[in-house]
Amino acid sequence: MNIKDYSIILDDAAKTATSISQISNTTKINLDDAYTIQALSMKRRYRRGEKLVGLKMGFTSKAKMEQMGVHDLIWGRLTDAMEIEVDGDMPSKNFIHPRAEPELAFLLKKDIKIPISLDEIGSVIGGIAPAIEIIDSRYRNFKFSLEDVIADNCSSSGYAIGKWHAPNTDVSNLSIDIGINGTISKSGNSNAILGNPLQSLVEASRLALVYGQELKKDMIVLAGAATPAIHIKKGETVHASFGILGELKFNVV
Ligand code: OOG
Ligand code: MG
Repeated sequence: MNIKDYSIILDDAAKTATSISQISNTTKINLDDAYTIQALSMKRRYRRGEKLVGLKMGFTSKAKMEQMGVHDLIWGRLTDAMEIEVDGDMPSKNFIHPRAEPELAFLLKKDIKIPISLDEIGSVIGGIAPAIEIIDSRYRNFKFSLEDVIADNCSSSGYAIGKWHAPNTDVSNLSIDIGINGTISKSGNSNAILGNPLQSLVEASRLALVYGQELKKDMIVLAGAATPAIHIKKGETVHASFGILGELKFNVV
């Protein structure tokens, strides 16, 4: 099987919420191959009418690296079709084995054409919001290598974004909790994200540009989870809170 075949298999697996075996079980691919598979499978989504609305960073905290056994930064693409309304419903039938994780979302107020530094971050952020990402690996048992997960668009499958706050809101040292039906399951701190969650946007500007993905005005960037992801299932209300940024929730139906 070639790169294009894998992009079709992964896209079909996502579309039909059916798990598949890992690419690395049978084929050795490198990082470039993995990002090419991701880009090709996303092209299929765009052809079906989905719109690229932003990027997500992954493995930006130790908690996530250790949970999944992958220790490199990764990035994936988010589309409009993945959005879950705050206080709305997430249809479980569209997912294989979904997990939720608390994230920070950045809104870009201008195009980023060259990698930015932490000092320049103020000039590109238009807002900051609390968010919950839903990840749903297309691989059986949620098991993957670094290349597998990149090819699978970094398990991206959904996101809910809470209220937007001013771009200069201090998001260092925020207590972050995620839980189900009113009970906290995991707690963390925003500084667990690369020592400073804003650093995640710096890394996004660097890594995405390597593979020709521009960061555009009005795109959102998810910074990566500060806690391990939690399993979610039908009948549950998933909530997360972020100190001064507030909280958000949605229902799995
Ligand atoms: C890969 C995605 C990682 C994060 O926030 O670290 C990620 C996965 O864990 O399936 O979204
Ligand atoms: Mg995430």
